[in-house]
Amino acid sequence: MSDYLYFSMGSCALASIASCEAAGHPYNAVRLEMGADGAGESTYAALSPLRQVPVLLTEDGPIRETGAILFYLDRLHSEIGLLPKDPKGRELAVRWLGFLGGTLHPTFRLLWRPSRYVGNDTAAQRALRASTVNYLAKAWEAVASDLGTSAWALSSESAIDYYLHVFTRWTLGAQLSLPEALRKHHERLAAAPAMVRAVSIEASTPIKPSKEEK
Ligand SMILES: N[C@@H](CCC(=O)N[C@@H](CS)C(=O)NCC(=O)O)C(=O)O
Repeated sequence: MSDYLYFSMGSCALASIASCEAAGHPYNAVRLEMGADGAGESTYAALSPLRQVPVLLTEDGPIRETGAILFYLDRLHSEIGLLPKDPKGRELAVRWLGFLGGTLHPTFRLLWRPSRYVGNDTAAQRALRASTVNYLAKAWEAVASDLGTSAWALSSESAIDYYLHVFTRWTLGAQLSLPEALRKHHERLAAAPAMVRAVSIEASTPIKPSKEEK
C-alpha cells in the first residue's frame, strides 16, 4: 500500500513532496485547502491535531513534522542519500532541521498569520510585520553564514536543500530580499529535478473534498 502525503498549496509540505520524488517513494499526494484554522476540515485533526501539513500517512500511522518525514524517507531509501549516513553529517542535518523548523518557519507565521498573535488591531499587525521583516533579514544572514560558499546546505544535494528552498520561495514571493548566496541556492533548487516535479505535482493535484480526506 502506498503512503498518503497531505499537503496544501505553497506550504512547507513542498519539502516532503520533493523528498518523496527524489527518493522514488510510492505515495499519493492529497491536497487540502488551507484556512484560518489550519488545513482541511475538522476531520483532518485526527491526523494532525493543529491541522498542519505535511502529514505522511503510512501503514504504521501518521507521521507529522517535516524533519520526521525526511528521516522516515531516508530510512526507507537509504541508498538515495536524502540525508547523510555518517554521524557527523547527521548531526549537521539535525542542526539544519532544528533551525529551519524551529526558528525560520515560526518567523514566517508572524507574517502569514498576524491575527493569531496580535488579534485584529491593524496597527499592531503593521508593527509586528515590520519587526518580523527585520528579524527575518537577520535570520537569513545567519543562514548565509552557515552556507558560506557551498552550493548545498550539507556536502551534497540533500533533503535539507528542499526544506531550505521552501523558505527562499516564501521570501522572494513576499518580495523580500535574500543574501546573494541564498538567491543562488534558490535558483539551483528551482532547477533541481525533484523540486521541479514537486512544484508540478503541487500545482496539478486537485483539492480533496473534506469527506474524502482519508
Ligand atoms: N513544524 C511543522 C510545521 C507545520 C506547519 O506549520 N505547516 C503549516 C503550513 S506551511 C500549516 O499547516 N499551518 C496551519 C496553521 O498554522 O494553522 C512541520 O515542519 O511539519
